[in-house]
Amino acid sequence: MYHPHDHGPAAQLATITPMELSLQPAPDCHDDPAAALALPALRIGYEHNALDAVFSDTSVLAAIGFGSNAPISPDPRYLCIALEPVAAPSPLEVWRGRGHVEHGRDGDIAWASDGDYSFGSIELEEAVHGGIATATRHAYQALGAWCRASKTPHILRIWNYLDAINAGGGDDERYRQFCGGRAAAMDGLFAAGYPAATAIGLRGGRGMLQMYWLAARDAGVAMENPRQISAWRYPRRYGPTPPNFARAMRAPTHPRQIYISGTAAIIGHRSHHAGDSVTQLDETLANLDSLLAAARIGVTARFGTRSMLKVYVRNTADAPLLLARLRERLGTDTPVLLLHGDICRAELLVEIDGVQNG
Ligand code: 3EB
Repeated sequence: MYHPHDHGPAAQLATITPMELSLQPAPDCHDDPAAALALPALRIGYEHNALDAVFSDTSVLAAIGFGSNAPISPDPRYLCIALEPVAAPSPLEVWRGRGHVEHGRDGDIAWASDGDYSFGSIELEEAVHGGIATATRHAYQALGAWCRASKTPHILRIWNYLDAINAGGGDDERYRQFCGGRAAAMDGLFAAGYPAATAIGLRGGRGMLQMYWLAARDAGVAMENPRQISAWRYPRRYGPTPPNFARAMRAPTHPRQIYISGTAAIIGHRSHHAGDSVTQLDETLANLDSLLAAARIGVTARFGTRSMLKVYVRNTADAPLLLARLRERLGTDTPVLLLHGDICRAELLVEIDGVQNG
């Protein structure tokens, strides 16, 4: 997490005034000198506030709305993902940093940054870019150029949303084409490890590729799941180009913050429990347990009030049972947003991603 070549201790300390030093929470840094150099955790959560009120806070990096009842705004800090929430009204997902946020647009990319973190987003009309593979390649090339010019060059987390993700047979399946386009543009971009990611299918046939990402000044640590083969090692049967993502990313923060990739009922590389959404949910929770155990997060520290989850549900009819089962398993503390979306393998009915704090 600490990179002496990028950010030497002298450079770090020079920017900290004596007054700021006196504000450092001493107990946090006492045993861990690296903690003093770490980023503060991004404050990320669901909120039922109006967009204007959210953006009146100058530390807000991003507000993400979901579905057709979400607000509309040209603000580069705002993005509406075309996934319908299972229950209305849908909250906004809001990201707050520490510093004053600047924002703008560069070509296809909308961005906001406080110097520690950046929110970036891109929305492309596939038809304009010659289809899903080439649109994806274009988006990741733009992301690469943005990274190389950014003071926050380390991508921690990417969310990808594309239309009709399971349409097309065999290697023509649109998700496989997306994976090809993504890999084609990744040249050197993630040499230090893939970011955590989600790839989910939109409904409605608008032919839009929607992506947003979280980037940081410092690199995180990519994590894999002992219960699952790394996605980039999936065998050929899942497509000519394996998906390029890590199972999770530990952010370069103090306190600890972990961005969890889309997780489904996959053990090894195989999907399990085809046709049974609740058992798939249980298997997904077993995968999340295994991931967090590997990150040495004790059972009682997992999720809780300060973390957050998104649950993508293929069939809305399954949503009440899935939510009931989730509450049974995790309790009622953890904020959860259920969204109606398609998972990248046709047999998978539910997928979960989220953020673990602490
Ligand atoms: C899986 O484990 C389920 O292609 O970026 C999850 C998270 C999945 C990210 C991606 C795909 C992606 O393979 C699918």
